Amino acid sequence: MTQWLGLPPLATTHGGQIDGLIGWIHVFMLILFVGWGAFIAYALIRFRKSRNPVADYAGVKSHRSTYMEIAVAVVEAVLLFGFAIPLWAARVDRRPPDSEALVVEVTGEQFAWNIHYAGGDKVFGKKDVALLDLQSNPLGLDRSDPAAKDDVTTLNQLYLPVNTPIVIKLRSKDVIHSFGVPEFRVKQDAVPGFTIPIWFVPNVTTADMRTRLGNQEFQYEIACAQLCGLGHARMRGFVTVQTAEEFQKWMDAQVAEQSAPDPFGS
Ligand SMILES: [Cu+2]
Repeated sequence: MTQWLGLPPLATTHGGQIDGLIGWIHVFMLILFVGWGAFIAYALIRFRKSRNPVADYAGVKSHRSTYMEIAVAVVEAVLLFGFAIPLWAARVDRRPPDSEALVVEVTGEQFAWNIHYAGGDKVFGKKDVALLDLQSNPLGLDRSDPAAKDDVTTLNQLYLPVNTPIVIKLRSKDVIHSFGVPEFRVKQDAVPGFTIPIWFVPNVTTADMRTRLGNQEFQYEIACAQLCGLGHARMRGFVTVQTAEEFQKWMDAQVAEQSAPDPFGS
């Protein structure tokens, strides 16, 4: 229904509602545009110089323009309270409990996305700033914590299983970033000091999207959507949506690799 907007292809279950809202906003804005355009054309003709050689300092006496202003305010209130706020409230309220979703911590930093999975035990390992090392341990994960044994961290690579509720716990290490994946119709600021949950259900795998678009290079991209510093433009992450089996295979391989003893013994 909203193809006429030329939006990126859709890859989550809730995205249709967002597109519907964007579509309606465009329709209302078109009505406003035509209305105001007609008004300015009317005013140009009605108050042309040949008909009004001398300015009238008394101005308008009727209250019609006041009523029209009120009508505009009412329409805008309906848009806000009738559409925008209920849609957003429903989105936020319906977040599945962590036990029924795949929970992933995503932490923005200048200029990368740190991805952290809890692994099979579904418990995130402890983190400690004292262990933080920008190269080898950008999240300060304490590998001696039993809960951290099966944790998986990646840089800029977010793997997700298709048709599964995903809860992203969004954090930032330094400044405000924004986690935006256009095909998911998801965009949320990451604010230092806060852990902000967002959730969605991806419903098109990367492979299916490549077939659909006829583009074998296609990747879902996490674009940082807040200007966060000099390297903002290269702050890109990639999302790979896989079938549940493929995802489990990837996860198992990562757990095996990352929980293996460090060959350098550090
Ligand atoms: Cu950023």
